[in-house]
Amino acid sequence: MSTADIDIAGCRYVVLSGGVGGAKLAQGLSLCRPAEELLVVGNIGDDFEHWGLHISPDLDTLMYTLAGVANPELGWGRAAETWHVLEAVSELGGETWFRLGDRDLAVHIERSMRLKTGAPLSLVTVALCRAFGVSLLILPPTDDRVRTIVETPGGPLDFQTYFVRDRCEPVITGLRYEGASEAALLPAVITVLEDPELKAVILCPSNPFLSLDPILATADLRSRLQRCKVPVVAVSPMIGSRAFKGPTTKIMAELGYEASTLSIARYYADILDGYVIDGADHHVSRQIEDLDIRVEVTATLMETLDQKLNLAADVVAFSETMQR
Ligand code: FO1
Repeated sequence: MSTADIDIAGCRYVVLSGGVGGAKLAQGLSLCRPAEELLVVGNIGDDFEHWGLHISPDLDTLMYTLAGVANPELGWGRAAETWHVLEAVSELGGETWFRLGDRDLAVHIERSMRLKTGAPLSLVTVALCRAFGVSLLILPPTDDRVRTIVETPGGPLDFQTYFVRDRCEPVITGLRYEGASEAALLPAVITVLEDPELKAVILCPSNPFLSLDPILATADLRSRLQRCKVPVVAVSPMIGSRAFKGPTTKIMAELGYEASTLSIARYYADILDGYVIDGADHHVSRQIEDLDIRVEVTATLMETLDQKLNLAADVVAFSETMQR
């Protein structure tokens, strides 16, 4: 199979997603739209090499969530996990700050072996998803290497070192998406974005800086979205000033942004036509509309399958009410 054989026929929605929050919305979308209508483009800025293996945390979170095998307690990795290899590595004095479970490890081994034989990440991802019975298409934005680098007063850190090993403790003075501007957008993504049948681009409730920006920075996808002919709709990752998960609030403050639904709307004002916000943020609707962005107020918490489905259905219905 070559990248030209990736089946994009029938794609109507391009969904940009990071890990946990994005995976939940993607799951909701998969419950209200046929799988062939959805192309999920996942963040690869978090990818790294560990134990000699290529790890793609966000692609895996999407794949595991959609396959129904995600670990709900950890928010990453697989359910019903065991840790025998990690324990054995620890006994050898090896690195254990990044916890790879036994079942999860199988995916990293298989991915790394296929990459080593020269297969591109997109095709490896398609093959892994197929093996897990995931019918909707999950792709990286590019087959080239993109890495999120966190600038700190102590020097640059790769994303997982900052996020997991150092528990997001260093102050962020800047973020870089190494390789993003030189990367080539996947031909399948370009084709779908230019397809006259495309209905909308959806930005999942993911961290704007850590999860969505590495995708948007890839081959300047952001300016492609400014020009694209279909509505671009985002779901806010915040409820009031509370981020769904992770260090969004701390990072936004360190980068000089107020951690709020409104400030994220401002940040994406150049690409957004619509913004889905939680009822807790209804008081900023007017200010968002002043940015020339239409607002849908709904319940954005996604703890149950019903909540995921309802939010996804709202997002789709909202996108159908607008045009560019
Ligand atoms: N996050 C942690 O906080 N600690 C871990 O030990 C850890 C291991 C891990 C293994 C595989 C994987 O796919 C993800 C893993 N994550 C872990 C989560 C992950 O690094 C981040 O949550 C994402 O990169 C942020 O989206």
